[in-house]
Amino acid sequence: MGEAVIKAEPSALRVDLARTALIVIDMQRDFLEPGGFGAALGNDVSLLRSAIEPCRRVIAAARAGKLLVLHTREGHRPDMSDAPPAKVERAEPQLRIGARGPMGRILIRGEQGHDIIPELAPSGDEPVIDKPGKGAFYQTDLEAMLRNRGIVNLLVCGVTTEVCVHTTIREANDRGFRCIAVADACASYFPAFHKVALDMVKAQGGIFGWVAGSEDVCAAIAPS
Ligand code: C5J
Repeated sequence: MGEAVIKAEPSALRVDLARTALIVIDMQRDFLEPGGFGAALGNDVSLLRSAIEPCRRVIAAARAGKLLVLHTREGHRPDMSDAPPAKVERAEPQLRIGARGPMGRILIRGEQGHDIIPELAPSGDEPVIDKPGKGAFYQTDLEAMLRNRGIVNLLVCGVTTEVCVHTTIREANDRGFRCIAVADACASYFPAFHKVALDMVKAQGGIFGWVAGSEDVCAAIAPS
């Protein structure tokens, strides 16, 4: 596998590919398709679709380079025992987490809306982390899975940039992982938030990590 230099901001980053993983955050129907959680909150879900093709390319490059690829899904148990009332209460009753929508119960595990979009379906051996919160480390076994495999660098794609992607990068940064946000493989319902969230990652010498484009990431991780 060897080492690779990823062209990134605020500086290029040399990584050991055997210790680098790709994590794809919440590319679920509930966020990207009409009738799900994102739409229930009043968002234009079509704004997230720009991330699909860059995600697909980065996943393909990571698979070709034999990197560990992980996927996350935000959602709750059918009995909603893991859904904090403060989170559930934030929408109209008919549009809340657990309410029935066109893709099944909103943001509930096992429902159609909870699935990862078919374009980015995990392959058989790729771990899928079900998380009740925004950050992928909160109440999951992600950290153990990464540490047990010796992972120290994380390429991060997915949605939405300023919510679950950013929270996960902050959690990972505090745990000592080097995070590289793949800019065009992330998206937000608010383009201005997408930009400023990435600016925040790379500001102050990379206070939360690095930001790179999908082409540069693919060029670095795909086998030559
Ligand atoms: C949100 C997420 N935006 N995956 N979740 O509620 O970013």
